[in-house]
Amino acid sequence: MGTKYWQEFLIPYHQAVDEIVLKFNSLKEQYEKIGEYSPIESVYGRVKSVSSILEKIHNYGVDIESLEDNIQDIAGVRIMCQFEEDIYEVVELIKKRSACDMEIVKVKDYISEAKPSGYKSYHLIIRYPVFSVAGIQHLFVEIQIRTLAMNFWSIIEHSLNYKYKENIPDEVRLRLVNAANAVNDVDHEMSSIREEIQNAQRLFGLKSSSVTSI
Ligand code: 0O2
Repeated sequence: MGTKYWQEFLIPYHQAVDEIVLKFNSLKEQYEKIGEYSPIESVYGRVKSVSSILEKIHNYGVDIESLEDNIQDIAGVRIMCQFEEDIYEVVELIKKRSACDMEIVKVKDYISEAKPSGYKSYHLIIRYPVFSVAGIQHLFVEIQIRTLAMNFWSIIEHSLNYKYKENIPDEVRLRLVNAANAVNDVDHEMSSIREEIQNAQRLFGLKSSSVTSI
């Protein structure tokens, strides 16, 4: 399977990621326009690289014919929130559209129970309809929802895993668990003054919109 095969195979996945990122960014903008606090802080999307797909096929012994069903994170969207409570608001937003364009097929809640590494995030696998020149396809997309603090930890830990190929030295692993606990504390402290921060941000939003409208 050459480059052309993979480029064509991934076209609908790119479309799905672009559309979903746009949809969540539109929601964020709507909150801003009506002067409401947005539970969505920022949204990113990516399509898995061909080398990562091949690595997963190899590691999981996936049959290439059933690739679309068995690797469910080829398309990935990450939603960042300011507060842990916002994560559940975003989940509710997705649940509301489950019968429409984001059918939830799997939930992995690593917020209420973190992974042994310390990893925290809320994962949803959805089925998303993509209308392309080839017709309609329902693709799996992984949506990861986490706070900014959880994301900070996760990015650093991911890069270390990449460096050590999953064999992170015990000392470093322990420090990472400590850091994950500290991140947890930060999130909880921030949650305790959530209302205060949100009010300040609303005022700040009003101020900046009056400046930009001059
Ligand atoms: P990448 O490079 O982000 O795409 P599976 O998806 O089947 O391999 P599993 O455990 O069933 O694995 O799925 P899970 O737990 O939902 O993990 C999927 C993704 O969550 C991972 O994708 C990571 O992005 C993230 N993740 C899970 N555990 C950790 C962790 O301990 N640390 C960090 N930093 N991220 C994690 P990939 O394909 O591994 O990587």
